[in-house]
Amino acid sequence: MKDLLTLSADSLKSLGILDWGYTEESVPQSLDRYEQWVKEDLQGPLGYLSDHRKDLRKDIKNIYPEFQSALVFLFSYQEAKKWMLDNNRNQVAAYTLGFEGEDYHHALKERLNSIFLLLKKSNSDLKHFIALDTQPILERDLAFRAGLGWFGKNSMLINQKEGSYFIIGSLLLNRKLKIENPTIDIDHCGQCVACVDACPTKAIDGEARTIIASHCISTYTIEIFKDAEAPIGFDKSRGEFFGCDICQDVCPWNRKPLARVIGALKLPERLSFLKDWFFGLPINDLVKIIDKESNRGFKRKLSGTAFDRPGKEGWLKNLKAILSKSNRSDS
Ligand code: B12
Ligand code: SF4
Ligand code: SF4
Repeated sequence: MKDLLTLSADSLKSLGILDWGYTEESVPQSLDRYEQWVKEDLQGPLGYLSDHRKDLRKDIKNIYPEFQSALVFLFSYQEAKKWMLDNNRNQVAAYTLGFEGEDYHHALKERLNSIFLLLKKSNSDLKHFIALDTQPILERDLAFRAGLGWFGKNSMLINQKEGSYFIIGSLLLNRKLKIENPTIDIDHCGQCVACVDACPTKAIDGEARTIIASHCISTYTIEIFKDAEAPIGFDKSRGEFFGCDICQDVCPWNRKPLARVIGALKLPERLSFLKDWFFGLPINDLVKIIDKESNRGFKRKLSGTAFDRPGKEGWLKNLKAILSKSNRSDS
């Protein structure tokens, strides 16, 4: 990784950054593909992708009118992923535990703010706006425009050196910086279709490089908060009950980057129960523990982590789907 103006590559690495990029383009290059996707209703239950916020994605200036440039960062969760694969712990997606168990929306906002304050030291009229998942911005496209990777057939933004186990976080800025515009990376999937073949619920449209959201295990386990039928093929998964990394785990571009890291799962004492809950207990026992909690108590216990999103009802739906999957494979 290169230095970023006055910030050394080593100081960026210490913030968990794998790479960074720069762009002055506020308009996504793949807008037509997004609009077609919504037209075909492929967002399924994810209403926030098709409602009044849809048109805001046409230009970042709709969200941040002062936009002049963006610094885009790739924040690693490779260590947690390596540990999970080495120990065959695939029940939860690796990003959930990759930031010491903390919800990345909080953890990475702090890191982005600290980078901004360092940049501001030599540019006192610099202002910023953070783009981190929740804004109506096509963030993979932003990272693509910043030269950080290409869209894989699994729709992930893949970086040639670092693979795809990272979260994209950006500083939108009110000034241009003295940084060269990037070289765009078009495609390195070639003839490979490993992700398309491995997806148990057939959610991937490899041609269009997108997914059918209603088929995806990630949608079912993270975004649906009430009792609901699991997508067809859920019983062929590895037992994922919160998020899903299958289409990344089979991607050849993730092999080398993972081989370089030492797998570690770092959780503070306060959250060490997560490891016992997810990887230590039979599902029946976990259902009993969650069932005993009140809605509010359950939310409180998981607050500050990625896991409080679907709430108690959503979690019970996930675990019951796993139980019925196991019953099916036993019979
Ligand atoms: C909605 C959403 C989801 C939904 C829908 C996923 C989806 N593929 O859209 C669900 C809940 C399923 C989901 C799951 C996951 N998500 Co999500 N999600 C988002 C969110 C909030 C919006 C995505 C969006 O706008 N989708 C719209 C559709 C149309 O986009 P798309 O499928 O990528 O389609 C594009 C490609 O087809 C592209 N394209 C295809 N070919 C070509 C060719 C060229 C030349 C070009 C330019 C473009 C192009 O054009 C389309 C439009 O951009 C973003 C954050 C954000 N604000 O952007 C995170 C985000 C995409 N998710 C992220 C992550 C980590 C995940 C999971 C890995 C989590 C998990 N382990 O469970 C999975 C991965 C599933 C998958 N294979 O996509 C990361 C991805 C990081 C990366 N390396 O790409 C993001 C960027 C969050 C972040 N800030 O880091 N997610
Ligand atoms: S996250 Fe899982 S279910 Fe969703 S597209 Fe990838 S492999 Fe398929
Ligand atoms: S598994 Fe193969 S086709 Fe899928 S994203 Fe990776 S390289 Fe591309």
